[in-house]
Amino acid sequence: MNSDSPMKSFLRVLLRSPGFLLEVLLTIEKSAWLTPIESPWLKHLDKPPQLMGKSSASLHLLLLLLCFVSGSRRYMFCCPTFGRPELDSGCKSASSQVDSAEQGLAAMAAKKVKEVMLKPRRHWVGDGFHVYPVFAHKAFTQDLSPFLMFDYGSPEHFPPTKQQLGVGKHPHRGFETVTIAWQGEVEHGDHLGNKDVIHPGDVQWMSAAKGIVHEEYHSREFAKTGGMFEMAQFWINLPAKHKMDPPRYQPISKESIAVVDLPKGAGTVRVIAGSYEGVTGPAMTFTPIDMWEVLLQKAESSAELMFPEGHNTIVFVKRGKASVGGQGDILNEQDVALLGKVGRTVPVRALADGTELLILSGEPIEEPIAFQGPFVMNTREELMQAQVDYSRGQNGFELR
Ligand SMILES: [Mn+2]
Repeated sequence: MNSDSPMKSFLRVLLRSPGFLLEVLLTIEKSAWLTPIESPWLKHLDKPPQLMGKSSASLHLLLLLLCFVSGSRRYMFCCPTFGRPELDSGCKSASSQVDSAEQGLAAMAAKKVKEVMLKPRRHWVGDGFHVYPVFAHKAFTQDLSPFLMFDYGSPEHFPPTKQQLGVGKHPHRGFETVTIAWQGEVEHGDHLGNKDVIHPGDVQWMSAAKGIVHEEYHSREFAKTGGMFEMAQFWINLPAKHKMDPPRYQPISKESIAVVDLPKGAGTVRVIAGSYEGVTGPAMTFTPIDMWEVLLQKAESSAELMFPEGHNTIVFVKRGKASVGGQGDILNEQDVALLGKVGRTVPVRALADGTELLILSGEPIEEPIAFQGPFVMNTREELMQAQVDYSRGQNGFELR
């Protein structure tokens, strides 16, 4: 929306740094340029400062400017080297002001969209889940870390049936599966005896870690009546040190997920994981992750979402149409934007009423990704070990 030009950014820092301005004014005043005009600014100093020659004043100004432009640390470093202790404290406070102004600017810098991936072709997972593989060719790449895969089952009508639609027993190791149901119901069962139905609005955050053998179906109740079905499943990587942890289930009910208003009545944020404006989501995560559902009420509703520095941020348009990122890339329904790690804010603006976005953002896990079918480890050897363990029913895959 409002990406700052370099000049605007520069002026902003300048205006926020009275110490820097003062130093410039003092130098000009003390230089031979202005003498012998009496100083209105230097009266408070005990010792009358020595006059600077035109050339040393020019050099000082030039250095100040260079230091200022090249970074506040060096500005602080070179400031006192002019041997004028009367300015040292002002100098330090000026530097710290520059620092905080810079941090403020970094916080305001809008992330840019690195790549927009268009709605992919749908495929079936088992006979129950007709999904868009949203991450397409980027799935399981470092570009999306810690997120590995994202299947979105768009709204679809299923007739009543006596069959159990879904995916039968299959293993997982080394990562987490996160399932959200929006319409219809998903039933999970596993070899540890967990059984759970994910109702509309609920989330199931399952850390497979060292091993889960897992079944995923439409719930019996839903199969009986049939109806509209809409869900998503994300695969999220675990860092090496947690890949062989015991499995962990987090059934997260709709009621436990806070819905926060966006400023100016633009819409709402449902905070599943991470935090928005100090409101923390219920999901426990192994690495810092934000998972939010953002609703923009009307076309032209907009918001500035903020994330920690250095995180990979992904914006998926579940419904409607939106402009995303510092350069206002346009995304249609079921397109996804991958934003760079640089910058902290993501401006979003709806281009249709009732635009719904899914936001995934997290600290990248800087480790090799080895994957094969339902296993995600760091090396080929670990994948082979997972195969062996599953086929022998050992080391986390002990079937009852
Ligand atoms: Mn599964």
